[in-house]
Amino acid sequence: MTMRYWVFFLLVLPVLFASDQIRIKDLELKILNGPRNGAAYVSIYNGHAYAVTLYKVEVEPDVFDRVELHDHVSRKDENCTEFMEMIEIPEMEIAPGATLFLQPGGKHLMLMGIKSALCQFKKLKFQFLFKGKDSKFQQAIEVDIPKSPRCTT
Ligand SMILES: [Cu+2]
Repeated sequence: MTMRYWVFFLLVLPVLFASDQIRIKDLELKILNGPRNGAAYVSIYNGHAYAVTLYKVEVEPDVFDRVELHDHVSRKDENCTEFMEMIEIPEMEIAPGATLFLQPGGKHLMLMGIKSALCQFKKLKFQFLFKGKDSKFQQAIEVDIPKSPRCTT
């Protein structure tokens, strides 16, 4: 293979190795009837001896416009009353031996733009993409789509 083909090959097929040191569990979807967007909560354990960074989540089949990483931050309005606001963040770091809990009111996954195609499926595969010390890897988990009134009409 020439160099040129090799580069092309790498760009087109960015298949990353799975890591058995990353354990993902309790994935839960919150998909309500009204809103355009949903949320997902999960726990991710990092068994590596180094910190890893979650930088992207992809879902198959393609039933959301995109998945964003979100956090809640505390803000104050003009009356100095505190309120929580959701913001998109570029990545989430997990210390060695630590578990990252994505949960309501804290860091979470935002399922942006739920497509009507969602109702054709029973399960989704969430692919979590990480950066490690000097490598990238991924880990997948399957989840049942919760029964939602948005799929009954
Ligand atoms: Cu959010």
